[in-house]
Amino acid sequence: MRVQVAIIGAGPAGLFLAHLLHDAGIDVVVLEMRDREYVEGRVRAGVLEQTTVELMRRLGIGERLAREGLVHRGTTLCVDGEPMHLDFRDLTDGGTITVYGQSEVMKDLHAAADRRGIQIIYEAADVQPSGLDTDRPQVTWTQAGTARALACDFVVGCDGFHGVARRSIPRAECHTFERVYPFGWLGILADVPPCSDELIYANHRNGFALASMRSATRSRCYLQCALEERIEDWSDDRFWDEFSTRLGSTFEARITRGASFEKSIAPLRSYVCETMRWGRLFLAGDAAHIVPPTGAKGLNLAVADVVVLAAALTAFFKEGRSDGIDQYSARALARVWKAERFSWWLTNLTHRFPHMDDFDRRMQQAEFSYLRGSRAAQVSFAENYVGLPLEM
Ligand code: RFL
Ligand code: PHB
Repeated sequence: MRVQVAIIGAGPAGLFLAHLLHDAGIDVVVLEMRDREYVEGRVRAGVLEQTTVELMRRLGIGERLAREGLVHRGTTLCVDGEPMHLDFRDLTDGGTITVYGQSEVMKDLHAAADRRGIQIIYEAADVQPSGLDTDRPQVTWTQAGTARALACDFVVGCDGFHGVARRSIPRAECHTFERVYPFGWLGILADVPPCSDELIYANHRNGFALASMRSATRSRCYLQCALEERIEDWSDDRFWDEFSTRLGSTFEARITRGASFEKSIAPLRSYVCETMRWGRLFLAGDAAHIVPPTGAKGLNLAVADVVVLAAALTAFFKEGRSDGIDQYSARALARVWKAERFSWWLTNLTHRFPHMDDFDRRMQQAEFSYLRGSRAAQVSFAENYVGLPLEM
């Protein structure tokens, strides 16, 4: 079997890239280790930047998003129970974000892949790229015990943080940067109406809390928790009690409690792999970088990567130009670092760190006070939150 581009991983990065390349007349195969149900069901991101929404529309897969996505024109930061509203439309040039679950994005991408005949091979075990420093790379895997191989021109690693692609780059060829945060997020999904029609990010003495949603009848709520915390110790009652405390008196009475049907703890990390290209291998999305979820940037960053990469690969195959693929890593990383900065900054601003001293706390308070009083600070927050332009 031979193909122009072999994509490892059928998450958002892999499937958006597959659609972009397929649209440009480039043949692709996507290799995914999990089954389709698992990939579509994974509960993760909820906030789409305008560029992600526009890309879905441009690819002809934005119909349900246009119908069901919740357009938000602002957000609230709540510090020790004191709310501060930020109006994105006023602070940026009409910017908004759209709340639409990653699992819905995945269902739309998969359904459109079926309609368009984009080949996705699920349950591909032991996926291994090779020959990446030659012009004849290949990917091997096993399918139900049978060894398979795919020859290609390029391999793209869209296989997430724990994937195999990044590990194929020799150690000496990449420089990695990492920050692991000393806490996690305990998240629940419950079929109760959200307590506000926009997201609320709260910094409270007990730690961070986030009130998000998936629809007018489904809430997605998070609490900062210690990494050693066990899910079994968090009954729904305990969760809602703590959530109410952290959001404070303005929102407490508006919280509808209900049984959760999903509960999990996610660690928080910042990570960047410099380079995002080695020979005939490109990395995109979480395979190359991780942000803490505080800024809601991970999925959007994966989309931004593949937009740049698809244009570069299209120029290569259709016009014989290699400047785009040569510049891909530098161009993608320029944006990645800005999203890393914003996500790190917002995490530092909104969380209680275990060893914070009085000075650290005063710095948080001064930062909030500055944000409250300065339109320039609010504009900076808003332009980063709604998403920086693709090329900045
Ligand atoms: P994914 O989604 O991890 O997909 C990688 C795919 O590759 C497959 N795979 C392999 N396949 C073949 N062979 C191998 N050896 C393989 N190894 C892995 C995996 O099965 C999987 O299908 O990476 P991708 O595509 O780069 O997408 C990244 C996003 O999923 C991620 O950044 C976001 O979910 C992050 N994130 C958020 N991003 C946002 O933009 N907005 C948000 O509001 C937001 N909230 C969140 C988040 C992530 C969270 N968690 C759980 C980490 C909230 C949370 C709690
Ligand atoms: C979510 O709805 O899952 C969500 C929203 C905003 C974030 C992170 C996660 O910053």
